[in-house]
Amino acid sequence: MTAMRSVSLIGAPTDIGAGARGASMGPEALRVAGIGPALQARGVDVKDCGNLSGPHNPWLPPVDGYRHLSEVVAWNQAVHDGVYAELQAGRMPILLGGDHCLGIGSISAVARHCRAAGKKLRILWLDAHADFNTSALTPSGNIHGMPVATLCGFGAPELVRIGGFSEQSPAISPKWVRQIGIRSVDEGERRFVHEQELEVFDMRYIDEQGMRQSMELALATMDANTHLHVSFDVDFLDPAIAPGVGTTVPGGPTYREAQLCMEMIADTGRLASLDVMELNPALDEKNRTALLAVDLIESLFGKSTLMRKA
Ligand code: EXY
Ligand code: MN
Ligand code: MN
Ligand code: MN
Repeated sequence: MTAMRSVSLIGAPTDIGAGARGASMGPEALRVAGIGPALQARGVDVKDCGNLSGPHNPWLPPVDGYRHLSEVVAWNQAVHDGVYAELQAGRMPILLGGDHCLGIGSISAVARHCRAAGKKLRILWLDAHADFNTSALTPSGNIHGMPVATLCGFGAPELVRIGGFSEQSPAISPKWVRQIGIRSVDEGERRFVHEQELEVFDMRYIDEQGMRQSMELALATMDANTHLHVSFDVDFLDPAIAPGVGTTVPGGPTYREAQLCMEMIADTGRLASLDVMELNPALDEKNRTALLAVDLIESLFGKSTLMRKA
């Protein structure tokens, strides 16, 4: 590895975009599982920024296809500002979610940073879900099912515009995204994913071609000027090993497949920002899902199971 990396942990304790309560406790569960010391043991300089704050969850039904839109906007603006400040300070932000609607704030900050620095952006979206719904397509109104579409310019204007972006000039292009582990997509959402030509390595593909081939393709064509962002929804993992999420879907990556995924990302040396999302301690068993997430993050930072020279 190169120079010592500086990481900033940013907690976003809310479940404002989710369909189940409890992801608001995710940041503390990750700290209790030892995310800080685990990164320090990898030789990383760790600063814990503490938690952001925002409106409480009023737990109301959707209005015009969005649940809690004004609260989601407030939380994402706070996340954007927190993540952007750490990027400007030359540090690698790690967003501790919180539900996945907060990927809008996190990735809009990363996109703004890349645009200003003239860097290319590659986003790996590790998830059971495509998170590509719109208010017209969503079966639930839950905005954690919409962040990828919103970042691509298809969402509530107040969310699309976070970070100074617009419908005409959105934060990201679908071409920059690689989705891994997908196995639950709604019918209208599926059509929209195809229409926008998202590159998806779904579980059928991973079953047939393997995690190695999937990751080789997902990580291909990056160069020294590419900022790699990983948005890790913990429901990516098979529920047999990761029960502590609100939206489990059977048939996800095994422990070894997930480790290989993280190790191959680490091998690129390009990881520059990270989200760890949707961990729900209320549904976990003795914090085992948080402990697994920390174990995988160690691999993302270069801890290898291989007995090989550095
Ligand atoms: N596609 C479903 C919906 O939009 O309601 C479920 C979305 C779950 C999103 C999770 C967090 O990744
Ligand atoms: Mn998600
Ligand atoms: Mn998900
Ligand atoms: Mn590990």
